[in-house]
Amino acid sequence: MSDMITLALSKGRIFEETLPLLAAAGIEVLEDPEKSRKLILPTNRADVQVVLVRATDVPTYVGHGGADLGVAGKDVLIEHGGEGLYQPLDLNIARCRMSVAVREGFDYEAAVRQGSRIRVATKYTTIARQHFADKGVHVDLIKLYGSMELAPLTGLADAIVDLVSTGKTLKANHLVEVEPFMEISSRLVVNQAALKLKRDRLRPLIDAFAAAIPKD
Ligand code: PRT
Ligand code: MG
Repeated sequence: MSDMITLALSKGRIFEETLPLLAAAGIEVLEDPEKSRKLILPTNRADVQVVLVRATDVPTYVGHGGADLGVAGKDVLIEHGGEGLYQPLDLNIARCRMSVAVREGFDYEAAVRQGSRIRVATKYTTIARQHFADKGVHVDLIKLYGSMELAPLTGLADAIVDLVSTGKTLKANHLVEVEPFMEISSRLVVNQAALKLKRDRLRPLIDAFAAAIPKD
């Protein structure tokens, strides 16, 4: 195993909201991912680098040792399963909620009450399946990889399960949030073998992150 500590992050909100935590650990990323095409970003510490991967690939990179640690949403971690990952900290960043939403005018409560089979489109099939199983509601899940908002508008589905933060995306597409059911934030994930082999350098980093977690 190399002497380098590699941190996997996704571009956008996770990168932006992890920067203050890195700063608290004395780490400064030396390039802006929005301006550079590089996928490996150096830091002010010669033994620490950041790799940019898709948000859904962070657990895979860390689980297989392509990175020593990373930051991933609870949604992504549940869908991935979390094998090989030590999850020491809820970082309380990139917060949002998982919700059921329907087309304006669709009576979700009535559909649930009547026990009709509801067609639900989502990228989050594991989370959605569990949610409706807990409610005892029969659903037909339709797996999508994006633009979930379109599904109820085109008649592909009655409902969607998606992340909501401001609610603007739903509103712009004439959808209504009918059932928020899971609070989501991002967690620090660490490769279990790396934690043993690089413990003396990873532990201070984890401790600095812990001390800098934003409060509500
Ligand atoms: O966008 P891309 O396809 O590249 O990847 P990604 O969507 O997996 O990454 P990214 O950076 O968008 O999300 C990374 C993580 O941020 C997710 O795994 C969540 O844990 C967290 N997060 C926090 C969010 C949101 N807030 C969020 N609002 N992830 C996605 N959204 C999307 C949501 O899916 C919907 O399309 O934003 C839209 C809703 O936002 P509002 O503000 O209009 O309600
Ligand atoms: Mg996104």
